Amino acid sequence: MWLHEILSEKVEKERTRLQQIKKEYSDKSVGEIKVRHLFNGLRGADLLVSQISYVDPQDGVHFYGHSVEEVLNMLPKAEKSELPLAGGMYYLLLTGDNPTREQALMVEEEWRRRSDLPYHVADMLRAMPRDTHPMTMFSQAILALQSRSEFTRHYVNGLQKTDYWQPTLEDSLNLVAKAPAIAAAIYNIKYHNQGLVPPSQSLDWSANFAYMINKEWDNEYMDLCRLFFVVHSEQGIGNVCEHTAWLVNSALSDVYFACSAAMNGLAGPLHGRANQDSLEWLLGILHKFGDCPTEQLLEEYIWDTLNRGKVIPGYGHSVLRQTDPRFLAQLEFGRKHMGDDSLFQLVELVYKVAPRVLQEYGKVSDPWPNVDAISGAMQYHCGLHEYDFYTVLFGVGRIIGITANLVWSRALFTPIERPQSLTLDVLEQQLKAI
Ligand code: AMX
Repeated sequence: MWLHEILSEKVEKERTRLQQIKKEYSDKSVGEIKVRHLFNGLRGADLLVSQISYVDPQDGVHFYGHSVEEVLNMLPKAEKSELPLAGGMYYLLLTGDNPTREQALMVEEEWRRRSDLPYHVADMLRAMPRDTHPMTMFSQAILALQSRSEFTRHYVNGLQKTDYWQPTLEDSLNLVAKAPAIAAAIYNIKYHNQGLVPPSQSLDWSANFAYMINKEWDNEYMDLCRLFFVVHSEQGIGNVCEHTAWLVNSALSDVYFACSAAMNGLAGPLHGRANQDSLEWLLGILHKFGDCPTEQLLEEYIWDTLNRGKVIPGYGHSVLRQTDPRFLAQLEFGRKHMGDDSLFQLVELVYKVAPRVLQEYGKVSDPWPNVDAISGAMQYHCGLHEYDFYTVLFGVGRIIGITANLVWSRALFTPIERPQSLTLDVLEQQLKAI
């Protein structure tokens, strides 16, 4: 397959580079592990290496050195749209090269021909109780595809370690290709008790999700999908879902096992579920005040939320110390398309007021909005009112970044991850001996 050929050359080059780094620097230190890191969720400790992306505390995520803004500008655009083809993003994440339009379309074509959802997955989703959380359905559906893993099939037949990345790439392409169809199936089954719509053979991957939930007439929503999936695709491998996938895959559990596990981490309120929580919180404000409140009333509401011991969802980040560029990219889209919506106006007002309040509150390391402070409001504006579903959409986008990282993880022979764990007794003994 053509992507295998392009990557083969790069894999050889990067393996040599990695060998060189290991040979020259194996005994050198990078950063330091302090006792605080053991108790702060390893915040600030340099412990993982991704081929693909780095999150700068001030400028946000960079993909092979390109910022979110640069990537949105430089990637080839979907037909009759100013927004990028997700296929171009995948090409960039896998190869490090800025794709031509033809290359982006070739990835889209690969996905299209792999996009069908097997019957057993749809049957399983239909059989699940209606009150099952959509993220549970998503994780289960990915797991149900595991029986088709090319990696596992080849592995049991004696696949060589040098070739592990190749069927991992096959699994990755297959899973990403099916992700919008899985999400659409969950949406249609859970909320609308509807039959499944097979993917269109002419639309791009992002727009196809809109098509499969019967919004084929809605160009604005198709564009929102194109923006949403690309900005949610990748954020370094230290965040909960990507690190989970990385860890699970390090045991040579295939892409399906790894991504299903990743989605369980993404489902948490401190991570991907924050978009659902953020929307609920914003709607609560509109409900209480009947419309967008004054700055003064909003400030009081934010204090009230904090004083009740709750977080302001969509604000704060473990790495970022500035407004998340993924928030800004969506804000720009919102200003163009939904400026007269009171929900969007509230998002803008919260952006004005909350950072000031959180700074005054004192203990928050990052008072600025992250990607989740706005993404739910935009989905809601476009008619997706089922907000417990939003994290599934986050997951669809994130599978792009996760799987690209897993291909490189296998290509560069990432070993099984197994940090040492101490007991408090052993830790105290070691510290006293210093
Ligand atoms: N509102 C209120 N309090 C907050 C807060 C917020 N938005 N963000 C952080 N804090 C609190 C923390 O709960 C913590 O309180 P504690 O000392 O009583 O436990 C204190 O401030 C210090 O935390 P921190 O160093 O600023 O953040 P962190 O690295 O521990 O956590 C995060 C980061 C994102 C979990 C946190 O900012 C948060 O809970 N935000 C709200 C939920 C959210 O938006 N999550 C999505 C993040 C992006 C993503 O993964 N999708």
